[in-house]
Amino acid sequence: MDYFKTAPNFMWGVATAANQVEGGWDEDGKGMSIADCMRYRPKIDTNDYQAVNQMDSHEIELALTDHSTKGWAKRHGVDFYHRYREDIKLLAATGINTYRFSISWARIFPNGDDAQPNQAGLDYYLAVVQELKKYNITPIVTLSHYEMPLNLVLNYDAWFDPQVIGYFNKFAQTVIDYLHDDVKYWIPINEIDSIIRHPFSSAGLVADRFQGQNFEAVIYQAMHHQFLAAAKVVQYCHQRYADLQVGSMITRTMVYPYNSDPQNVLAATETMRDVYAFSDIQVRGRYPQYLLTTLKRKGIPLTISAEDRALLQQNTADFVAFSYYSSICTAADSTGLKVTKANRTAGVYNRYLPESEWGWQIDPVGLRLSLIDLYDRYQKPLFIVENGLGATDTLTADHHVHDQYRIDYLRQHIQQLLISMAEDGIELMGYCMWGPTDMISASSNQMSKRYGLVYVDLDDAGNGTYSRYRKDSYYWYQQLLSYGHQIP
Ligand code: BGP
Repeated sequence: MDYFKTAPNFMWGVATAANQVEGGWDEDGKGMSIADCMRYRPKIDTNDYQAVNQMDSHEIELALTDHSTKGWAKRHGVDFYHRYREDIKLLAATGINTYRFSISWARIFPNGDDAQPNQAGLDYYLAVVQELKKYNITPIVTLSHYEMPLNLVLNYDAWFDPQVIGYFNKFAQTVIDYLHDDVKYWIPINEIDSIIRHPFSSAGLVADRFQGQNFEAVIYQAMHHQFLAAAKVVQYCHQRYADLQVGSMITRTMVYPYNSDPQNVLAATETMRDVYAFSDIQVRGRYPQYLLTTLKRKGIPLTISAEDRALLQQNTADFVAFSYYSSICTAADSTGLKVTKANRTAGVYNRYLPESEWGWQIDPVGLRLSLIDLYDRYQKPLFIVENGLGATDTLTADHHVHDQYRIDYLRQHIQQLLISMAEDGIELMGYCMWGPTDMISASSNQMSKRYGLVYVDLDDAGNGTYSRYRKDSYYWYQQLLSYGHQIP
């Protein structure tokens, strides 16, 4: 099946986030960001995402005084900061034409509220973009992927403070002005819905700083500020540079009812709405009534001015980007049922699906269902900007990694997107697998949860040479792209 003849401009690529790959956390004027505080905890249950992603002021204080590279995994990343030429060259040889990466906000505005940007930071990202251009690779830039200068947490209360909208937009506009000649696709905020599930690591909200306040209400108000900031990015791009496109970006976890019991179907619908609310606001330009009703029922007062409403209404996203890794089931009453997690969303185990080592259930058809569902809902171009398998890989003595499990995962998911493009009448701009090289895991801060096509010699304690070795999946992806997109 050669479906790709119908999609000559399809974007095939890979995706990363600055804080998971770069390292160089204190180099060339970079300030400290929330990601630099996310501590690797070797003894923690890898499924205990709550604990990993929760942060209190004491932890932040610890982070500020502990400068060891072992203690705080994301500070050393996989050294993309120094090795970007080598990594891009390696990946270019697979035949990719797209590379999604994020900008470290604290590399551009070290404290978030600085009067002037850090020129070295801007130059670094320009160099990355130029390197991609050398290979005719189209960049897709995420402005905020689980990052924020730490100063905005300690002195402004992060996204809860409306001033931070202004600081973010100053950062966004500075970067857009600098890179717009070569970067046409922008994502203001990665997985914008994740503020609800992990408010610190995605949005810098530290619960103990809001004592005496309803923390849930704090999160929702901060969420609203993120929407305003993202809409301002759309406004800026559209007014200033007509050829730029800005996407909404959500965590798309497929949700099924545990069985046909209507109460479980209802539970699944409600869980889906929790995420749809985010793309609804960014794509349709208004708060859905179901979210407003829920907030009212919870007694959460949201401050939304008429001006805010107009901003959201007039500046909707051009495309709908999403990550897809896994699916879950929901049950109105999960007593006695096996629980599972899918990309930090808790649910009930689906007996029809296998699971990864980290308990994320593998569901390629769920990707097709997601494409159908999102396209039917919005009628906007879709973009799969993350999809991949986290696994423990073994490097053989002769430097090979036989990751057939990852090839199987990618093949099955790509098959489904090809079928969907051919048979479901959807519009799909591209597919970025996560990720080009191994990198520090977002949720567990582990190195040993590997996603890459290229193995990086580094362990959980920060030991290793950082050498890169192509895995079997690298050669498979290369074959896929060189075969005119038929599936090997
Ligand atoms: C997504 C994040 C990524 C990435 C991926 C895999 O939600 O946008 O940053 O890391 O999940 O998750 P993890 O690294 O926790 O396995």
